[in-house]
Amino acid sequence: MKTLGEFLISDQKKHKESTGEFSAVIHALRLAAKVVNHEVNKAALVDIIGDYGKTNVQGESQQKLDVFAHELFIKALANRKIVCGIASEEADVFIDLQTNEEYNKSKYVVLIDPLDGSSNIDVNVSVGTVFSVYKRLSPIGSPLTAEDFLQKGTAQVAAGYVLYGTSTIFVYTSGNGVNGFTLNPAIGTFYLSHPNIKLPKTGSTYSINEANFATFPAAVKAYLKERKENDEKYTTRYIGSMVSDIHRNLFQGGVFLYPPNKKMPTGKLRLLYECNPIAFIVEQAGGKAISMGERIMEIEPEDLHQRSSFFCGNKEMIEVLEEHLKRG
Ligand code: P6P
Repeated sequence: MKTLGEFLISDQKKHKESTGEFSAVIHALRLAAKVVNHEVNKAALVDIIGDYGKTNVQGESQQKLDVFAHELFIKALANRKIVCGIASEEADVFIDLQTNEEYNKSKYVVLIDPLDGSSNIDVNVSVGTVFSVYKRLSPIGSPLTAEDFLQKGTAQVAAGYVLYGTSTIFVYTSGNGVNGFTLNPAIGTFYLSHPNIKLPKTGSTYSINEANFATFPAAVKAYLKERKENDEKYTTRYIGSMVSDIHRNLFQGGVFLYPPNKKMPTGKLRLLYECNPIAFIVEQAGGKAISMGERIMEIEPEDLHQRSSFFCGNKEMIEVLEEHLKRG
């Protein structure tokens, strides 16, 4: 069974112009994922779970592991000097890593949610890391600008997630399909366990927090009503940790739905480092990913931490929802 490292080498050979920089970005993310995995797995044994006592730019209380993961991914990417900048859910503004002359050669920026679903950490529910990789737009060596990060999802060079669950799996795409690598914790190596992941043709699961039903858009209510009227076929599964819900739906089929509601009038999930990377993965696996009105990866970002409504999963199931959205 191929390791992630061997996979990257063979994948790199397919791109003759490749300089190995992209592989180095994935290597750095892989290293950080292993360390975060170690901490997540022993969190309850050391004083690292629970509240960090601060809030992030979203106004959400930062869990200690959130901050730990954020700092770790920054260190892993900065030390290798292969990424010039990072935008993170845990940081108000983007971080320009070009601290000295020697450094100013890298062309990639990374956008990351270091630990998504972190409110589940204290109750031992799976959490995940979500990341996007882009090429910078500004000249190499110049100071980074907001435009380097505010790129449409269609410009992603790569995207992926790490799920710290019953096993730890690293799933990513660089535009040629989706592959999953499971960590053997005994030797700290990720092995290609899920090659060429494809969504089943259709699904019968929908993942949504229906506590917000009263203020969902009418089209979403109609879509849900139709599912309930066909209860022999459909079931709901909602973990409250997006990476876990997405990962299950990738293999078993289904849709993940986070509509706008009264509390979150523009949706809850962040466009740049949650919706876009997951959308890239889902589309590469043969599915669809939309907001209330358009393909998620076509949305022109305006703010680093902007939120969006988010519906993704089986193409067939999303297209039924799109019909409802068109009717309004
Ligand atoms: P709600 C976790 O906080 C998260 O960002 C996603 O991982 C998850 O799918 C969603 O929010 C859960 O939100 O409003 O249903 O608790």
